[in-house]
Amino acid sequence: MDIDFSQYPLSGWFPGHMLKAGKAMQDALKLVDLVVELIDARAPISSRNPQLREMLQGKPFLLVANKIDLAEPHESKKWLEWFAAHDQRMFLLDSRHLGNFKGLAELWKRMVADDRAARGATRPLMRPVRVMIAGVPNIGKSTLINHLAEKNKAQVGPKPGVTRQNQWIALSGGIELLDTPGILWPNIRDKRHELLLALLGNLKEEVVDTVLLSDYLWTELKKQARVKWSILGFDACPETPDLLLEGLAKHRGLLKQGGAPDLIRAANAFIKEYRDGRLGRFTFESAPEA
Ligand SMILES: Nc1nc2c(ncn2[C@@H]2O[C@H](COP(=O)(O)OP(=O)(O)OP(=O)(O)O)[C@@H](O)[C@H]2O)c(=O)[nH]1
Ligand SMILES: [Mg+2]
Repeated sequence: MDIDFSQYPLSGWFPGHMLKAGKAMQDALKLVDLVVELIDARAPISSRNPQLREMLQGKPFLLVANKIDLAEPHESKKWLEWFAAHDQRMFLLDSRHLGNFKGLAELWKRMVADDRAARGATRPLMRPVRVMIAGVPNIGKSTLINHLAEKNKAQVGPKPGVTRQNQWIALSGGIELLDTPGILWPNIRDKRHELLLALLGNLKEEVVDTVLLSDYLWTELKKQARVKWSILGFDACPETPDLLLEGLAKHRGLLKQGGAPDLIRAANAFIKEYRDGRLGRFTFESAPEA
């Protein structure tokens, strides 16, 4: 069964603060030595902001694929190789392992020093290295900054749109970070793209229909080999998304008054189990074969 997602209208979610944030980011670009874009390791293409790439104008740039604890490890390794083959540095981040962060800060300093040397600078930089942290909403920018600062200086939350304006945060060791509000680009034209970002948590929850999102998740997990369907009470992927929701509702006792399965609560439970990583680690966009 294939669902034609394109028949559903786009939410068009693009709150005013994001428009402002996009402009503020463009202004702030002049002040920084390096731009770091956090992308989602589960969807390295769809979670990248194409507009940011156009704004860079030769600034050193690093991709950080975050949330690798939720992505399929072998696929992440293939992405790392693919980006390396395309002259794009990428760093895989597992925010649960603190040792990882120190290497990242060292890499930033090295990239800025290399860039300065390439542009003929002979003296070392006499001020802290300034790094902009950009990326879609809810990808973990503020979480990363707090880990590096070893203090909760930036506000963090499990929903998109937590950081509302640019904020400088000084780290020890000669680095200043610019935390930016997550921005989406206003021209998402494909419903599947929007649903993927919604699934990853980059879109405000309320703008996408829960059952439609659950149908989309079913479509994606159907293609994956190692889904822990047993968590939801199944031996294998149910034949249709409706069977999934009905079965899950019964399995978990999510019933409406009168005993009918509560499909919305079942859809929410399915999405939450996925987001919490309990169904397994999946990558939704594979690196193209070399
Ligand atoms: N599983 C997992 N969750 C993460 C990771 N990094 C961050 N998170 C979670 O993602 C959520 C969003 O984190 P934030 O740091 O607020 O994201 P942000 O990019 O600053 O979001 P905005 O300010 O809304 O743009 C939080 O619930 C974090 O705990 C990660 O590597 N793995
Ligand atoms: Mg933030």
